[in-house]
Amino acid sequence: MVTLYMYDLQTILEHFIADDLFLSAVPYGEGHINDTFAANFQKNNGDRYRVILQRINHLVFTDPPGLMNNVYGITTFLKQKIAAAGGNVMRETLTVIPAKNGDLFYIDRDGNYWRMYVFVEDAITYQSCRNEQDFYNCGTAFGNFQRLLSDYKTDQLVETIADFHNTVRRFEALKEAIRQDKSGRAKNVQPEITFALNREKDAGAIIELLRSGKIPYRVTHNDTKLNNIMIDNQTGMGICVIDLDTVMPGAACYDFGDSIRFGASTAAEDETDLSKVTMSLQLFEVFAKGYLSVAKEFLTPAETESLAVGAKIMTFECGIRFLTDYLNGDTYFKIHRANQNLDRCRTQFRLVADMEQKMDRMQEIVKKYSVK
Ligand code: ADP
Ligand code: GN1
Ligand code: MG
Repeated sequence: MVTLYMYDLQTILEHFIADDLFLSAVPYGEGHINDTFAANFQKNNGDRYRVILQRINHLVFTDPPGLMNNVYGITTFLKQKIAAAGGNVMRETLTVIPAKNGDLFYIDRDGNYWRMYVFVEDAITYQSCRNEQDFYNCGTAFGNFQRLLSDYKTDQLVETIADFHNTVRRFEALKEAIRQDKSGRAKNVQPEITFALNREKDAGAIIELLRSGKIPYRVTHNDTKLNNIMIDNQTGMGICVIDLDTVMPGAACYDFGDSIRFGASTAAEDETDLSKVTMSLQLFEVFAKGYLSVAKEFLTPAETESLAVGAKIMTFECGIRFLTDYLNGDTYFKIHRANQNLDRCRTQFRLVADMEQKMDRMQEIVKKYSVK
């Protein structure tokens, strides 16, 4: 029996794959939310293959069946479009492997929800930009993802996390965490709290554009960090957008902004040496060029204008979320060492301050690449 993280993985895997020989399973990837494993199997003819097995974090995603319906609906829709364009339906989007009983998930005896995906081979996810061309290719891939889903009916999607990018709500949650100070940590983070409180008025910037109808709701990914896109080993293309748990109606700039937040930073999300943390205008330009090469065809002028501000707001929101979690005692994001959420918050706030200095230039770059 293979027990990892206290899970009886072999038994869980048998609920998805019963005919092939199970060889091994190892923890995989660097996500902050789900538990991901790569499992190896051997067919009767000796061929070996891998699958992705994931425990859906049901404290974060409280409706796993609804979430899996979203994922199945989106990937089925994408496969039709990929096939029509002559693409490879098994590599250019995720493929859900249902449980033997036909369900899209399996619930173990402890109430954990498990799902399985075909392993996208010959491709890899990166934690930081390997080169500029990769980042450009990520831009085109995320632009294309929005384009392909632009006629997906939003009423088919459940909201997997309510108010996910409602930065005003995120700000309220931070204020509540400061008030409660559950872990007695507020005294350690007065500069960070002040940084956030000084920017309260920024929190509504994007949500108000959506609410007033100045920019439209689109189907967006909402978690477009670099390690949520598989880069093809041969071509360097962003071959497959993964981590579809947060696909919901949102603003186009959420996806643009979150990519910049993570991928245009010159340091890791949890870097402790803040002197290393800047938002590279060079990387910003590379991504904007890639994203807009596809997205300029469908974005409205107001959406285009929101992209640079969106990058700042997404970064601010993420910093607020890390700070809130630190104050609440690290209950949401996985941490691997003490103070990791605080370090993550600090990098995000450093990036926000840097973007404030560079905002005019960011706007100019967006303008340059949005000319049709
Ligand atoms: P989380 O929500 O925790 O971030 P992800 O769905 O992003 O989980 O998966 C974590 C990591 O596992 C990804 O960054 C990627 O490296 C890897 N991964 C996920 N799905 C696949 C897949 N179908 N094929 C290959 N690798 C995958
Ligand atoms: C989480 O699941 P993962 O690691 O791709 C989080 C994002 C944050 C990100 C910060 C469902 O993303 O919203 O931006 O961490 N996902 C969820 O790195 O909360
Ligand atoms: Mg992920």
